Amino acid sequence: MSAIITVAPTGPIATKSDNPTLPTQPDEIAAAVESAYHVGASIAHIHLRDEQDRPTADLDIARRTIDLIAQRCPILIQLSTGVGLSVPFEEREKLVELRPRMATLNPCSMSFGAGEFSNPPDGVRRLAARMQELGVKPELEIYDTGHLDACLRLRDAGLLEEPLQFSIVLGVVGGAAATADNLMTIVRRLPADAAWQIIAIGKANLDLTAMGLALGGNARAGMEDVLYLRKGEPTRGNEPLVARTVRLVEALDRTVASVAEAEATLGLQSY
Ligand code: KMH
Ligand code: ZN
Repeated sequence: MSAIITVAPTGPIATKSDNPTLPTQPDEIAAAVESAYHVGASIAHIHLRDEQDRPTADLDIARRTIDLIAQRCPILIQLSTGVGLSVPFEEREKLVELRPRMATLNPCSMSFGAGEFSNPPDGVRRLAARMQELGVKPELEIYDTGHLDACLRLRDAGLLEEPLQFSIVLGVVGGAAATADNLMTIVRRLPADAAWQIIAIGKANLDLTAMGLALGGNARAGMEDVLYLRKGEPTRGNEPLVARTVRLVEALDRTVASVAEAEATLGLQSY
């Protein structure tokens, strides 16, 4: 099956002082997404920053960013409801009211580096139910094996529609380490019809992305996950990371999914 590439142009943590090519403002994010789309990305995973570049769930900034992206290209927009550790869950969950085609759903609270990532069980169930009502496809972000079980319980409670879509996030301090063993342990336990990708943070990014593609998974690329192309070589924007992922897909004799193929594979609702 063709490989869906998601671009994650900016996350909640890195700043322009870490890499000056990091897009943070709506117009910068939209430009980065457009160039990633032209290289092969069909989904854009979006975090928002305020005017001071702090993570935000501000609905006006979200609307402006979505509109700017939509004016430039037909990529599928996946809003992050993870947003950033400093933003309360109750603000983060409101982002799905904008009805993006997809949004992330983080099933469990956890330590996250030096901070805490709060995803309380009642809030997660409420958000899953609201996404179902609105037809927003959840991307289930699982950082450890127990997070997969939490998602399967949500499915069994009728709060998630199949096929489930997983991001297996490895390498977060507080989650499972970025090792091939951990990837295999989780992949073996996914439902047979699930779509999935690996998100490997930091220096294991390239190897584990290649491994995920070789195993039939999808791929994510971008400056949320890695700021360097290789040791000592900071990436100049998101496009080189997406282009490298396209080369991996092609080297494995797979094809890169179009937006229409991604919509069909993930069973996205159209509206
Ligand atoms: N960086 C974390 C707060 C998401 O996008 O939903 C986790 C995160 C997950 O970025
Ligand atoms: Zn994210």
